[in-house]
Amino acid sequence: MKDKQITKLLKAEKKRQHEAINLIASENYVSDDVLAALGSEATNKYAEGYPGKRYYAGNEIVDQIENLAIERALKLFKLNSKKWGVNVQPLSGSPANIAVYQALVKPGAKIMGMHLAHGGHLTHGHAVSFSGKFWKQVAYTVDKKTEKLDYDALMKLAKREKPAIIVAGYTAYSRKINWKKMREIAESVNAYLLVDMAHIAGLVAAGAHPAPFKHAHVVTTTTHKTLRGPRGGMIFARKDIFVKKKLKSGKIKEESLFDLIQKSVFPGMQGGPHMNQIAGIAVALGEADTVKFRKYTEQIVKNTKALASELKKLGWRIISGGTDNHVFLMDVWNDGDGITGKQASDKLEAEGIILNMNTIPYDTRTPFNPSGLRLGCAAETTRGKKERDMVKLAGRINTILRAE
Ligand code: DSN
Repeated sequence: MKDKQITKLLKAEKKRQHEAINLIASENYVSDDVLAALGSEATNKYAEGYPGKRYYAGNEIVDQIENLAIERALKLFKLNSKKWGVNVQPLSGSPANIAVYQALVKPGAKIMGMHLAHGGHLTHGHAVSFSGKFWKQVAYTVDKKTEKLDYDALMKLAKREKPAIIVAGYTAYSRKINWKKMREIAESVNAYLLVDMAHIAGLVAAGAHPAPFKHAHVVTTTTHKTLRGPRGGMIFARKDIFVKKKLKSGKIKEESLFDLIQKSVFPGMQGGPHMNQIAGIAVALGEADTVKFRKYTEQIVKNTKALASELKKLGWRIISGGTDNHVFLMDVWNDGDGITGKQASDKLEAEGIILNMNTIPYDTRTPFNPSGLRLGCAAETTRGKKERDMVKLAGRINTILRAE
């Protein structure tokens, strides 16, 4: 690269990534093949529309790239293409969620999503995001005692609030999610069930977490977390569930959920898709459809359990008592006897351990300096770490956090 300043910065970032221990639950390290696709000539192409239906000429190759990504996504998640469609154009997870609400939820209607401080996401209806400005959030929480989802409480809340859509899938929830129960809750109030599986998509793909497709109307995901692809998003939606709309002429028009999603992504909110990103997603989906990837996801879960249980042995409180997936929350504040999440994250960063401070359920502190830390093992597992490394790492974390 001729640009000396950017070359220097990119080298420095590569070195930083190489030297740090990365426990950020939403990050991962892509393969050289994914990087090659991202840095390819596909970035030069404008391709507004969908394969075979573009508004620009010269799309014969990128159409094949997008079709391959679609084919691989459906195959990886074992979906029948008559029942499910997938849109691989969302630029990331937030745009994917906007596209779903725009397609299926009337402005002002209610989105029932997990409270951000309990492990939800900004786009699940939080007041500071578009999702809480154009729609109204009905926030649910985890149970105060178990710190897990309480499906009976969710059912009661849904029946009282009557949301138009219920969002399941979280950024800081360490337990298996019962999709069947979530669908029953949605069904009881005639709401859509949107599963945002961004964090656990890789685990779902490889069978390390139950798949939501039997129960969800729509599933969104990012492609860069446990799925280990480039930054990006996908929306899976049912092709065999139809919504009736009365036209001005009085005629009734039926459109499938997938058709509505397609229109919502383009032209509803995005312009030309990033074809280099879609090529990278196709590569990652191919990589995820292998025995090697299945073993990788099994190792993520083993590593995360090992890290959580060792920290627990060392006296730290793990939210909900443990983890079933790639992430967990640790209480470092301990009702004022410990240190704040910010202090803990800073201390660890100074020693080369990178993670994020996080609120814990029913936190008495603020998100800017909360009581907890979020720890995830997908990235370190990519680097070949095993349970014994996690036990050692727990010891290091404990020593750093307890040092005066
Ligand atoms: N998905 C968030 C995270 O978990 O880090 C960022 O939006």
